[in-house]
Amino acid sequence: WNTRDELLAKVRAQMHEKRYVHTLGVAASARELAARFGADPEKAELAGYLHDYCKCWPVDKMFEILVRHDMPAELLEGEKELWHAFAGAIVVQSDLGITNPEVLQAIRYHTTGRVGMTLLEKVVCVADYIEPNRNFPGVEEIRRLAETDLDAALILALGGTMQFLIEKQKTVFPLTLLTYNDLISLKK
Ligand code: DGI
Ligand code: FE
Ligand code: FE
Repeated sequence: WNTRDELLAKVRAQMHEKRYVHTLGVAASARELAARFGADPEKAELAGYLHDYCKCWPVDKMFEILVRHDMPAELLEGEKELWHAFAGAIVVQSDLGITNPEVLQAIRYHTTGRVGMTLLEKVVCVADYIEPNRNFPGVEEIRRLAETDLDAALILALGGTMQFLIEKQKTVFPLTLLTYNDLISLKK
């Protein structure tokens, strides 16, 4: 790809329409948050376009990529919902030639976060929750916090996800909890 339109055509081909609309929303929100909080708006927008690149891929295809790249058993044996983030960071590198490590990290950690998240990683993670097409209980409060306090928005978002997982009796991936704890301790 050489232009944004060529890149977006590649992205569009990986997913159904609703996911693509979400993708464009995340890119726009990420750009806006980056400008607000002092991250690089171009990198934020790019990571937004690519963050769910593998989301609609068959799980077998993601699994194979993750195994080939020696991902930890914890990830391979755990929730498949998390695979698209880790596979995505690998695939955009090999298929699209994305090499910027900050952008790749923002894609890799957009679902779980990680301890010591960069500003760009936080921006993409929060944008994923608050993009205009999102509509879940509590989203307005996360949007409101994201006007002024990115960490507070992320704490509420991750806390809500963990609450949701617990209600559904799904496993909480250790990294999700570690990220949450890290953000809470930074607040104190
Ligand atoms: O890909 P999106 O739907 O835009 O959003 P996402 O990448 O943030 O989350 C994808 C899914 O992953 C979402 O349904 C919640 C789930 N998830 C996030 N953290 C965890 C998790 N699922 C499990 N089992 N454990 C987690 O820690
Ligand atoms: Fe995702
Ligand atoms: Fe997403």
